[in-house]
Amino acid sequence: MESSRIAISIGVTLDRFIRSNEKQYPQSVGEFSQLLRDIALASKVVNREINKAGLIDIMGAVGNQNAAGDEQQKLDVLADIRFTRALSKGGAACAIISEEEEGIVQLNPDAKYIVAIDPLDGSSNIDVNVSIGTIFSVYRRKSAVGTAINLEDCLQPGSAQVAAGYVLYGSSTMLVYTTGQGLNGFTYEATLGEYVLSHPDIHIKPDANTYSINEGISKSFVQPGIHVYLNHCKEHHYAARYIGSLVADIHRNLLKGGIYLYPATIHHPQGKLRLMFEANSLAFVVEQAGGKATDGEKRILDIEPTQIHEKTPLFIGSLQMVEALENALVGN
Ligand code: AHM
Ligand code: MG
Repeated sequence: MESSRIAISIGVTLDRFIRSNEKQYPQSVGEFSQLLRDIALASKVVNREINKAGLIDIMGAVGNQNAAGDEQQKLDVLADIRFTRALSKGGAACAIISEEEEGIVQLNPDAKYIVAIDPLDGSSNIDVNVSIGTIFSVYRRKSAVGTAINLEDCLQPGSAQVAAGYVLYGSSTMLVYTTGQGLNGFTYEATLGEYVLSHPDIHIKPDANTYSINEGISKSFVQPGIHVYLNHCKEHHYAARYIGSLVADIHRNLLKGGIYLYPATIHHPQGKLRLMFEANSLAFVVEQAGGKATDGEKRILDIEPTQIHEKTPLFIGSLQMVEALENALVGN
């Protein structure tokens, strides 16, 4: 079939890929495709701003003023503005919830998709020129089109995601996303201004030997099973690799195999990462690649959220590694 041939051709542009997939749904009115295009567009703008972060004064704290007397904005606040603006102008999103915003940002009431976004994750790495990322999820609203979005529309479990993905601003910029039919990665070709398909149908190795965790705070891990698993990693001479940028750590583990762990700690009894902005999206992505994501007791995608900014422990990556961790947690 022509469309599926286009969809798996390396080098096809994201735009063409989106269009060819849209053709498989004759009833589609293109709203979802527009939404993906808006996310991609905003990510290109953010990418440009990240690349010049060392040159102009946008790395400062919010509240400072630059030489021109303008309010300076931190890059994570700026990224939030870029994504909100693109989604607002595109008209395909009815609301956004963001790690940078307290509550729901209402957009086009006549649209049907809600976007949950961490506009710039790992922002402590910006100032030191280390990879950072954007993480996003798309949900279908439950309330009637034409009305304002309410909390119930936003607090859907990860299993209800229509699409999810991330943008990695690294040695190259990549957009990786799924609509529930496999996982594909697109690399940004800056001279063309286009994302092109570079990593079709990504699969994560079922087992590997890399673990990613902030082990420096291991004394504050509250579950004894975590220490059992970490000892197992060391006994088997696993490589410890921790960038401290979730997207970068997950991306590496997706391509090379591995497990990422952020357990509950004394200071963060529910873990540090946000269910709606980080865990759900990456759980959907990793499951689509054949991996697994759990909070230690439950599949991440099955958690019923009760708050927009809810946190969760996160153990995610290669299937057998996550299963070994689960066994350690229950004392097997
Ligand atoms: P952020 O959303 O404030 O940027 O925090 C999330 C980040 C993740 O990218 C990363 O994996 C984790 O926090 C690192 O936390 P820690 O410094 O505690 O290891
Ligand atoms: Mg974050």
